Amino acid sequence: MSNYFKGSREFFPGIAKICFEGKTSKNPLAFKFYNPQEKLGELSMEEHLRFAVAYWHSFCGDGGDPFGNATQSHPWNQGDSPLQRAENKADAAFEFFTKLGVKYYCFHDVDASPDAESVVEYEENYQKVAEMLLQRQQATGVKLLWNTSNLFSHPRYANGAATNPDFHILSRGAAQVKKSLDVNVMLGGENYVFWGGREGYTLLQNTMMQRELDHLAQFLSLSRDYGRKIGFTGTFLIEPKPMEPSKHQYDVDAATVIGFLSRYGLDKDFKLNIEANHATLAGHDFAHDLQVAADAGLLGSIDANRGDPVNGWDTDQFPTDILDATKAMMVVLDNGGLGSGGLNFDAKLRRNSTDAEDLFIGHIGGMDSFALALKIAHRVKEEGVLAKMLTQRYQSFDSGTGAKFEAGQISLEELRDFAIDGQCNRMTSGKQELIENYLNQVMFSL
Ligand code: XUL
Ligand code: CO
Repeated sequence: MSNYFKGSREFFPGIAKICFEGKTSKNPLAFKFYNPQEKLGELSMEEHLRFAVAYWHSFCGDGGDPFGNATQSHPWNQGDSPLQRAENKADAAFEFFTKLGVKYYCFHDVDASPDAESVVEYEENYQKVAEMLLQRQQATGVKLLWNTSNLFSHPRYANGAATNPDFHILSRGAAQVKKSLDVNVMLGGENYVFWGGREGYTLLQNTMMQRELDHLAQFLSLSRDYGRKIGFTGTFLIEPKPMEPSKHQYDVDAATVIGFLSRYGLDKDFKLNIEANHATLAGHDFAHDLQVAADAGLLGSIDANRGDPVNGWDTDQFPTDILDATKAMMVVLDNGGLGSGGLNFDAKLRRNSTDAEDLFIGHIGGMDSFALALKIAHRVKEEGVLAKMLTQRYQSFDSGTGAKFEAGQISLEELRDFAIDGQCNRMTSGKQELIENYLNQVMFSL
C-alpha cells in the first residue's frame, strides 16, 4: 500500500506520512492528539471519527474569491487533456489521503471528472474517471464516504435543478444524479449527498413554492428508487443550508429538512448531513442542529468546518475551536456514533495560505481538534456528571403525576389540581455556569 506512489509522479514532495507525535511535539506536520489506533471505549479514534477529505476544496480550490483571481496553483492541473488532468488530480488526491492517513474521501461529479454540455459526453468522462478512482481506491484502501452531483455551478442551474421552473433543466439534473449513483455503487460509496445550493428562490412573486417543493420530493423519490434498484444500500443524505447562493434555500436547517422528509415519506431512506458553518448561518449552534437531527433519529454525517463569527458567511474554515467540536462530539457519542457517516472536512485554505504544506497543516489541525474533542466528550460521558444532572433536572416527570402526564394519562383539570399543592412557584437552578466551568476543567485536564 505504501509503495503505491513509487514510480509515479509525487505531487507533495518532501512531505512524508503524517504520524502521531503527541501533544508536546513541535513538528507542524505531525498529529498532537489524533492517534488513530488509540482506543476510547470499544472503538479506536479512527473508527469513531471516520475522517474524510473533500475533493473540491482540497484539489479544485485555488484561493480565488469574488474579489480576486487564483492565488494557489496546483501541479496536477497541468496536462494535455481534461482527462489527463483528472488523472493527475486523482493521483495527487490519493497521495494526499495516504500521506495524511485518512480513510475516506468525498467528491462532486465535476470535481473529479471533466464536465460537458452533452449528457453522453458527461457520462463517458465520468465513467473513465470512476475507473481511475476505483483503481486508486483498491491500491490504497481509501474508501468513498459519499459523492454527489454539482447541480449549482453550471449556468443552466441559475433557477435551480430539481426545483427549476423549466422541466428540461430538471431532467438534466436527474441525468447527473443517475450517473453519480451508478458511480457510487461502482466505488462502494457508503452514502450519497444532496445539497440544494440553488433549490430555493430569490423572488417569491415569480415562484410557485409549493409546486417546487413537490418537484423536489418527486426528484428525491425517483433518485431513491433508482439507487435502491441498482444496489445502493447506503444512506441518502440531505445537507441543510439557509442561504448562499440562493437568498432562501428550501433546506434551511435540520428542523426544516426533517419536516420535509416526513411530509413526503422520505425519512426511511434519507438522513441529514449537518455542516457546522451552515448551522451557524441558520442562526443555530453547530451542536443544536446535530441534536435536532439526532433526536429525530436522522443524524447521518457531518461536514466539519467553521465560519468566522465576524464575517457571517460561509467561510468554510478548518475547525479549530475545541469547545465547539467537543459539544458536537458529545451529541455524536450520545447518538451512538454516525453509522455509515463520518467527518468530512468541507473546509478550504485561506486565500493567502499558499504553501503546498498548508493543505496538510489545515487537515492536521482539524483532525487534532476533533480527536481532542472526542477525548473530552468521552471523558465527560464516562464521568457521568452531566448525565446525572440531566436526570435530576427532569426527575419530576419520572414518577407520580409527572409520569402520568408524559404517558398521556391525565387531563388539563388534573394538572390544575396538581398545581395547588404549593410547589408550583419553586425555583430550580439550571446550573449553566457550573456546567460551562466543568467542560473547561475536563478540557484542560487532558
Ligand atoms: C456548500 C457545501 C457543499 C456540499 C456538497 O456550502 O457545503 O460543498 O457539502 O455539495
Ligand atoms: Co458541505
